[in-house]
Amino acid sequence: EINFFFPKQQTLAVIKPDAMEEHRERILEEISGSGFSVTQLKEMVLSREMAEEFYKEHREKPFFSQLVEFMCRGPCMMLILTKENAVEEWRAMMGPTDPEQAKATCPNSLRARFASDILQNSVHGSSNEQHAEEKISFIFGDISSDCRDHRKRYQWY
Ligand code: RTP
Ligand code: MG
Repeated sequence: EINFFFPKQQTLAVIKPDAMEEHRERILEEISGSGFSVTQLKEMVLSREMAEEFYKEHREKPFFSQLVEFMCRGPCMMLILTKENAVEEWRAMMGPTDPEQAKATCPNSLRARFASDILQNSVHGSSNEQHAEEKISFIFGDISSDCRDHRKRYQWY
């Protein structure tokens, strides 16, 4: 039996435009220091259309247009993180959406340390596995879904 190693879960992480200049290196260090493998990575400026699609779940929210504006104001770093329980672990590392709440409840979280406010909050993470799959193929295309197909076909789970 051939034993290939395939990480058990993937999530999409984004370093948002507000954190790219000052905090990117530190965030990347923390990611690798926490046992995530970065299996894909790219820097890109989202178009307005892409930002709208990326956050389409929030279309009806009062902050939607500000959010879209913010997300395409400069480059983002897009990363696929792989680890067991990656979705939940990355969310835990980020901390709560609002940095004030993050400082109060998870002072070591990335948002507690690097976010400016509830909108410009330094990082994004998929909120569940289905989201992760959807956003990863939206940002990176078919590469990762190909991988998953192979795992299914050969039962490499
Ligand atoms: P994300 O999707 O970026 O990982 O953040 P999240 O799950 O913690 O928060 P979510 O509710 O999904 O909101 C998405 C992003 O919208 C901005 N936001 N602004 N002004 C506001 O009240 C407000 N609320 C949310 C933030 O950039 C948030 O991360
Ligand atoms: Mg969210």
